[in-house]
Amino acid sequence: MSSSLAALNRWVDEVARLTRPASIHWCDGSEAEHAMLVERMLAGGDLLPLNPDTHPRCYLHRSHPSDVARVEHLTFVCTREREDAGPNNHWMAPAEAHAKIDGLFAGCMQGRTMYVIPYCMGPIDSPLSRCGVEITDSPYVVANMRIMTRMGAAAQARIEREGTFVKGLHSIGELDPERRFIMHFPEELTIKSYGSGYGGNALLGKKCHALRIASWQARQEGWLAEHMLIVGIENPEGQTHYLAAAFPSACGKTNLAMLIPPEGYRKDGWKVWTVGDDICWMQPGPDGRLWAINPEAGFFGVAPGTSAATNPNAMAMLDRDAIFTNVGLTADNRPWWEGLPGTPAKDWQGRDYDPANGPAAHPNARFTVSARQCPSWSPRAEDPQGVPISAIVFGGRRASLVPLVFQARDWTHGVLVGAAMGSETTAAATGAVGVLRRDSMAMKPFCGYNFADYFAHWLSFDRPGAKLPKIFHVNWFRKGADGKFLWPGFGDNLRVLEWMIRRVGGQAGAVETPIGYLPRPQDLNTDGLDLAPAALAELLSLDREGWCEEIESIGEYLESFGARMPAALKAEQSRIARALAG
Ligand code: GTP
Ligand code: SPV
Ligand code: MN
Repeated sequence: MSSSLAALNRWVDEVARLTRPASIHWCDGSEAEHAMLVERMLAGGDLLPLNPDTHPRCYLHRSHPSDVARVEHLTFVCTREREDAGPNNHWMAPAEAHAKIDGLFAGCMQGRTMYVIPYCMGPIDSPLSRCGVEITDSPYVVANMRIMTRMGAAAQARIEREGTFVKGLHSIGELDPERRFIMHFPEELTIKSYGSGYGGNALLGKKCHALRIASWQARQEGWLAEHMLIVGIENPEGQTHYLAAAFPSACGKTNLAMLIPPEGYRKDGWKVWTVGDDICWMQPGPDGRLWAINPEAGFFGVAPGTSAATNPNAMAMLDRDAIFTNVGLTADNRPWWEGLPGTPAKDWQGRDYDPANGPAAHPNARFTVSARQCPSWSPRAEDPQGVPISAIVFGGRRASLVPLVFQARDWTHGVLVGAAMGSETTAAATGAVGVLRRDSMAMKPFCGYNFADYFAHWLSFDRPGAKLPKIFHVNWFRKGADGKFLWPGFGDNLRVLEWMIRRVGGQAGAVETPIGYLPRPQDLNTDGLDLAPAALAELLSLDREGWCEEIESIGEYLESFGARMPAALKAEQSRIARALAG
């Protein structure tokens, strides 16, 4: 037996002694295993069957009504030094955190099966990929991990070869919000999650491993683990540029990753290729460019708002082999959510639909589906080398002030633009929705260490020989006086991406302003676009007075990190403040 397998066995024994399961099941990822688990979940009520004629092998999961989203206030980064976690994280001393959560784990799997899930984040043969093992008592977690990661025998073989893996321990516990914690020990490559079955809290390969733990490792090893989609844009000449974009939770990554070009673009031969919709791991290659992989194998996407009009690629992959969580149902037992045609019969809690109870689907209802079912899945998506990134895009949900798009002057300015990102909160995390907050690089809930160190790490990529991507900022969510979105969004976002790609090639015009380069209306392709010229002008204008306040508030935000904040970012902020005032 290899020493890593022995270490894995010892840890599994140790967990079993603590949690006292009735049986232990090592997951191999096979079809037979999946069929057995589905039977078990149908029998136990974890899954409900959907209409087999319209949705073969699709199932509905209804969570506990108090367990529908990530819980940022119960999520901790437990480093030896408090400062290493930073003011952007909740912190607890490691010994205290272990004691507290092990107290909850003690005996919690009695009478239940404990599943051991070896998984690989990233293509199984990629040098950029990393492995982990999640132990859980939830078969729903196993079924989701099977779609979202490369789970089973091949991952276990890689772990035996490599020796290191991230240890994740999860139990749904009593599903009591008072007895719920998501704890990370980056120095021990360990995650412990108790009391929630929801995606980001329970599928430990995703946010816990591939962002919080991986961002810590990435800083030490010279790479980046980011909350970004990866998309390939193929122009009529057949050249493909890959873009990575960081938008906060429920702010449009899945939709941009799968966009369908407007009709005129399609006729001209533009194509869009999906590489990833949520997480991006990237590192400098020998050529100085940043090369990126998607560590995931599936999509855990927001259901509400997804429709044939907004995201036809997503609709095309959701009619078979998918898991739906907290959606409503039609009378003929098809999944239903707000934005789809037809009417719901049942809401997400299984009650007869009554608008007085709110929407039929929970606003954070989700689908889980294999990426291979996506019609726009890129032929390069599983390339072990990854894809080279031409542009990095930051963006938030901002009803006012922030223009449709602007380009950062250089890398340092781009890092400030990412650090300064603001966005209105969404239903992806529990708490108030629509509250404007700073969400640096869309990583506020996910960076496993001090943001000041994280920004310094980003700045460090600007070094001799680097061929860094250009950095842009977008806002699809600007609203007009009538409270409606000014920009049509979705497929029309390609018009903005085309401008970016032409900027990268030095072929598109722009006007230089204190906040960066803005396109003029004539710099965007508006052929066939249904938008009043006044609306476009508003989307591309700079509100100097508003930006003076914004840059001051950005300055206060940087100050809040104290002396660890890199001086280069403060200098950049001062430079912009002076330019706006001047
Ligand atoms: P996470 O999975 O939580 O990280 O979210 P995400 O960034 O992948 O968000 P997603 O693409 O699922 O979009 C969330 C919501 O925003 C959905 O209801 C979409 O319909 C809506 N949305 C996405 N793109 C646009 C856009 O360009 N304009 C407008 N108005 N809404 C959009
Ligand atoms: C997000 O909230 O950013 C998600 C969903 O992508 S979860 O994986 O649950 O965090
Ligand atoms: Mn996300």
